[in-house]
Formats: sequence, C-alpha cells, structure tokens
Amino acid sequence: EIRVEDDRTGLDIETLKRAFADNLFYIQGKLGSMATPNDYYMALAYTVRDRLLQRWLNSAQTYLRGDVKVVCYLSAEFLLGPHLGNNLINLGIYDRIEQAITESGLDLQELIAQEEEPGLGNGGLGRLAACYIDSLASLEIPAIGYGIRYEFGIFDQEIQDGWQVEITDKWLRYGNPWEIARPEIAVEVKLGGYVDHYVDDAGNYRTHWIPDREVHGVPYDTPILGYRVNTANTLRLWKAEAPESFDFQAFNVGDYYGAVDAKISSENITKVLYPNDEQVQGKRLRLEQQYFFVSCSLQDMIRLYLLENPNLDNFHETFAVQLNDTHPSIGVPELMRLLVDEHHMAWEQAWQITTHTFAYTNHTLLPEALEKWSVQLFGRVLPRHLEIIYEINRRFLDMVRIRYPDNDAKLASLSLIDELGKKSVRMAHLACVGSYAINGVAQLHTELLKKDVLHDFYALWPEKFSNKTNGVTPRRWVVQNNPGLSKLISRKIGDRWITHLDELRKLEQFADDPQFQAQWQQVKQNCKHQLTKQIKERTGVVVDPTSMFDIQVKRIHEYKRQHLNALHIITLYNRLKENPDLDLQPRTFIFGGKAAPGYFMAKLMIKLITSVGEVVNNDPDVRDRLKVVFLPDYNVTNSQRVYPAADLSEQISTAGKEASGTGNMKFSLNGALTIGTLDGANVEIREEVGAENFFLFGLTTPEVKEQKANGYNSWDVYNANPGLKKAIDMISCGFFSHGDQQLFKPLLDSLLYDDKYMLFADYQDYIDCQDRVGDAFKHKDAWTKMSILNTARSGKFSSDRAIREYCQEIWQVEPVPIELQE
Ligand code: DL6
Repeated sequence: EIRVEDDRTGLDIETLKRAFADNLFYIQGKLGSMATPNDYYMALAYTVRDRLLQRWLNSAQTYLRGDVKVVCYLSAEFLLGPHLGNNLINLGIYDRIEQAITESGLDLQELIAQEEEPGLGNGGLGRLAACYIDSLASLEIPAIGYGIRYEFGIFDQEIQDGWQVEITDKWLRYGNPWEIARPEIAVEVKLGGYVDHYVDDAGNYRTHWIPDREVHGVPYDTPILGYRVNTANTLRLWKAEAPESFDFQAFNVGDYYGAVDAKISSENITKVLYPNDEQVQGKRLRLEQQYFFVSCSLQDMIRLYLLENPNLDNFHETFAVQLNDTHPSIGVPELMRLLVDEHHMAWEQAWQITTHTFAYTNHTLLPEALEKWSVQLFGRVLPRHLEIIYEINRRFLDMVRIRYPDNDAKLASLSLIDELGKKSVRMAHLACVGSYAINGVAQLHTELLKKDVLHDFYALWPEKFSNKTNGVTPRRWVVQNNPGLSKLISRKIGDRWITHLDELRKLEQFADDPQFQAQWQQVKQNCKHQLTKQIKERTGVVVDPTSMFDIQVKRIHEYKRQHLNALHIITLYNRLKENPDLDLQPRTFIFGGKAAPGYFMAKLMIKLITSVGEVVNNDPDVRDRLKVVFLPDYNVTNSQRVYPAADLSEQISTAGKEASGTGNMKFSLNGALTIGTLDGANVEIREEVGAENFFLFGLTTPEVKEQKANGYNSWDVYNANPGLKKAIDMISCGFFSHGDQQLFKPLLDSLLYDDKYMLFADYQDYIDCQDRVGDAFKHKDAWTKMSILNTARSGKFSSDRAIREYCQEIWQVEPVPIELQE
C-alpha cells in the first residue's frame, strides 16, 4: 500500500523534508545553492506553521460556534521569545524535524538561532503574559491574548566602554513567519476632538464624539499552541495604520508632505515599546497606545459576540477580560462608551456588564510605577472617556459618602481623580472600581496591597481581593532550555511532570542517592560548560566552569540592588588582596539586564559592575578565583543558557519592593539555590524548598519600615562597618575608574546620604550569608542534594497552577478540548 501524506500536515521524515524544500522554493523563492541561513529558517518556520494551522482553525471554530466562555488577556506587553523551538516541543515533533533537517544537510540549532525574538515587553510583566498564554493553551482554555504589535520591541543592548548603549530592535526586518494579518477585520479608533451632547428625535439623550483623528487597527494573529493538545489559541496584536495613505484634500492643494504626515503620525502609535520598567512617563503617545489596543480589542470582542448573539446583554458571560496591570485599564470607560454611546444601553446596565467583565492584576508596589494621567492631557486625547470617568467617580463617591459619612479625607484618598497639585486620573483606582476581582502576584505582595497601596479599596470590597502567585511555564524554562535535566528527570519519574509540575516531588526520594547525585552534577556541569562557551564568544572573558556560577539577571534597578552584589565582589576582592592564601571558593559573578534608557542611576550601576569586572578580571592576584561577567543584551533567547547553568540565584531586592519575581522561580526549578531576602515570591520559594535549602538574609518588610521610621542613617552604618567603608572608599577614590573620582559620585551620594533601598542596612548580613554559601559549595554532595530538592519542590511555581487558580477563582472558565476535523 502506498500512503501519500499531505505536505502541509504530514509528519513522516520524507514528508517533512519535501515540505521544507517546497517552502524554500515557493515561499522564499530560493534554491538551496543560493539560500541564506535565514531562508532556511523561514522555510522551516513555514513548515512548522503549516502543522499548527489545522489545530488553530479548529480551535477558533469551536469557540465561535460553541457556548464557551473565553478569557481575554489584555496586556501592553508580551515578551514571547522565539517561537520555533517552542512550537516543535509543543507539537511533539522536535526529534523528527531534527532528523529531517540533518538529512537535508543542515543543523537545526543553527536554524533555530536565526529567529529574531519578538521582544514585545520589558521584563517580568511581559514574560508572565507569555507564560500565561502558553498555559492557557496547554490547559485547553479558550483564550485570546490581545496586545500591541510594536514595530520596534525592547532595544538591543550593547556594552561599549562598560556603558549600556541602546540599539533599535528591528525584529520585523526579515519578516515574521508566525503571524497572519487580518486587514478584513480592521477596526477604527478615534482620538482627540470634542464631545457633542444632544437629544435625538425620539427624545433620548445621546452623545456624539467628534474626533480630530482616526486610526485603523489591523490585527496580526499568531497561533499559540498548547503542549501536546489540539488547542491553538490566538495572540492578536494590533498595528496602527492610517485610514487613507494620503489625505487627498491636502494632496490636491499641493501639500504632499502634509498629506504623508498624517499617515506617519497614525502609524507612530504602534512604532515602539516604551522601554521603562516600573517608571511611568506620562507621555501622550503612551496613552494613545494604551487606548488604541484596548479599543481595538473590545471592539473585536463585541464583533465576535454579535456574530452569535442578538444584543450585548450577556457579554460578560462570554468574555472574562483580565487587565494585566493598569496599562489596559482604560478598557473600563471604553466598554462603557461602546455600550452606552454606540449600542445605546442604559448606564446602569452597562455598568453592571462592565464590572462583571473586568478583573485586574496589580504588578507593583513602587509608587513611581502607579500610572496617573494628567486630567488635561487625558481630556485632550480622550475627551469622552474623561466625561465617563467623572461620571463613574461621581456615582462611586456617592457610595463612599454613604459608607463614610462626613469623611472628606476618605473621599480624597479613594477618588479616581487625584486633586493634589496637577489634577490626574489614578488608573489603579479606575481598575479597582471597574473590576470584579483584584489580585496581587505573590502572597506578600497581595498582603501589602491590602495593607498599604490599595488599603481603602480592600476595606470597601474585601471579597474582590485574592492572591495569585505567579508561575512560569516548564515547557520553555525546563524542557526547551534544559534538555539534559529534562531527560534525566523523565528517566527517573516519567514525563507527567511537564504538565503536572507537582510530580517533581517524586525526585525527593533520590536526593541522597549518590548515583543520581552524580548524574545531576553532570547535567549541571554540562550546562555550565555551554554557558562558559557563550560567555567567551559574547564577551571574550574566559571563566572557569568548575567555579560557582553566581548569577543575577533581571532589569537593572536600584531596588533590585545589583550594586549590593557589586559590594560583595569588592569585599571578596579585598579579602584576597589582604590574604592571597585565603581558602576562598572560586566564583564567577554573572550579571545581565537592561536599564531604562532614561534611568541614569541604573546605567551607572551597569558601569560600576563592568568597571569592577575590569579590575578584578585583570588582577593576577585574584584572577583564578574571582571573575565578573556582564552578559550584554539579556533577553529571552540569551537567557536560555543562563538558568540551567546557575549554582546560585541572586534575589536580593529590598524587602517589600519586588512584587513577585519570576526569574527566582526559573532558577530554583533548574536546581539553583537562592540567596535572597524575604521579598516577593522568595518567601514562598523558601517555604516550599525548605529554609535549610535557601540562603536567607536581610531586613524584613516591617523591619525596613521600622528602621526608616526611626531615622535610618546610612552614613552611620558606613562609618561603623570597616569592610563596607573600604569598598565604598575604593569606588569613591577612583580605584575602579582609572582614578576618576567623579564617575560614581551620584551613586555613592545616593547611598551615603539617602540609601532609599537600604543597601547598607543589609550589607553585613548579606556578606555573612554569602560566606555561608561559599562554605556550603565546598561540600559537593550536600550542595547537590539541596539543588535536587530545589527542583523537586518547585512544582508550585508552574504557570499551569497559576492559570488553574485564575480559571477557577476569577474567570469561571472550563477547558474545552478541541477535536481535529479535516
Ligand atoms: O508579575 C510579574 C512581574 C513581577 O514578577 C515583578 O516582581 C514585578 O516587578 C513586575 N512588575 C512590573 C511593573 N510594571 N508595571 N507596572 O513589571 O511584574
């Protein structure tokens, strides 16, 4: 019998090879002899995408036809990372494709490396959204991710003379094989102008928004396949386009440039991701971005809903809309506008629907990251929304007055409008009032929201609040990035852990087994060799793979305290200089992370790390025992080799500042031990893995508060601690800056005269704790046992667990398995 497989769906090696060659010829328009590695990558990506499409279309059809509730995850950021490797794993065809590519005379790894990652996010918040859409699909939950198709994602970072330099991220320059444009369902978005109120012929009070600008929102769809299931959900990212390429009227009167200008200004809306992490800038374009994607998404949901329903009365029963931080919280007044102004629904009913549609996740405790828009700017960009917000606020404050009679202070603190100084709209308050559920992203964070940042809202509506501790997808963060560990685990306990991460507990029984420990060490060693190679290629620094890999990778921020880590390095350096025979465990300190381009102090912190590295790495007295590496351009792709190779994970933020962290979870899952404060999800990691397998130091949140209240003075700490004083004085006298005593002055002044993030207060405890780490690392078997137990007990930190909690406790949605039809 001769069986001929379809070239677009077949999985035989021969079929895959044929499909690959076919795509190279017909899509890339290349013969093998003239193809570049990128052509091969594109041909392979199309071959894989073909195999997703049937699942994708079947999923969409099932959701549309069936009576299913759909999760809409609204996020201004999706930090996806490359698709190819992930899709191969989720489809279960990695080995076959590897064979087909090898037999075609090529190297799969080289093709995978060609992919430009879609870096459409800054850090934790965007990466969390990416993990969550993976889990939603893997759990067969109907879901749509809605966001922005930035033409330029997070900038590429180069290190020049020890400083960060930003380079535009042109991720779309060679095309994006994973997306499909859907111009036929583009929507219109209005901006600016004024509002007209009138009474129509039937005597109804109506509102007409006359904008001064309109933009087209064109959706670009990417299939998001779940792990070994038929579910392929949609990530729908919006691109802004001008409704007409030319303003013909302007063109006809000879104003060619004026006509093109309008096009350019419309398209600017989705041009670039704002590269600020935890710092709002209040820029008009940013507000336009937020409104643009939220309006497109809500209009899209309404369109989909009306395909199957006569009116919008039960909209909230079909869509659960999650606001990923306040960036999409303009959705509250926008849904009200769409329902009341455009669909002529009564305010009360529209409010009922709106407040049963949205749920809000808060991701930060930092005051500077809480979004506020000046009322003046807001009114210029979104005049109708400002009116709606005032009306929501009026009704809300009426309710507050009943609850707290004669309490003006309460009214002022709860109001959606901040009346102090320049009047502004408080987006977190808008999100709280407009949502039926509010959550933090780690236990401690949720408690602090309830106690401090959102305390008044908690007092009003305690039932709205819950905690949903973050999680990460084990598919990307273990199976894909750490295949050696993944195989070792599966050989020992089977592979069910990939979708039921709690099963890793079964590894506990082998934690003392010498043979298993040896295999575990071998896997870690291989990963360290791979990272060593990458460090050499990317920085030129040669490191010792048998040294302890002590790693801190995350955005650079004063509260994350990379400079505390630098002070430890200087302290060890001094000890070695004083006593060259010191029995010190060799360490390689690895840093990675981007600083917001306008955040001078963060950029100076990078310069400090690279400067310390320059001295330490070139000093023959310590060279073999300490090395400092700053890995440039830390992103999803470059993180791949980092987590698996870590011995020690640095999670050293000031207690009460890091909402959760997710890097901390990735490290622990990959068998690194954590040195950390009681901050964010560190608290829960320590609870899970056991206090004896976690290196704890530092002040607790209440202690930080107490010290500040008691007049904490970093200058006194500096003078009282000789080790700290010496390290600071060396920086100050130019030891790490070729004698330049001015270079690091701003950083030192901020530590010596303010120390907002309590570095000095935690310094000695950190150093002592690091000494314990150093001692522990000398005992290989005991360390390996701790490493195994970290992995074994990290099951809680799966994004599958987090998504299950959201589904059951917030969204009320159920899995909908997809059957494949031809
Ligand atoms: O929840 C994801 C992630 C947390 O793990 C980090 O602790 C937190 O800093 C980050 N928050 C932001 C805030 N941006 N805004 N707004 O990125 O969220």
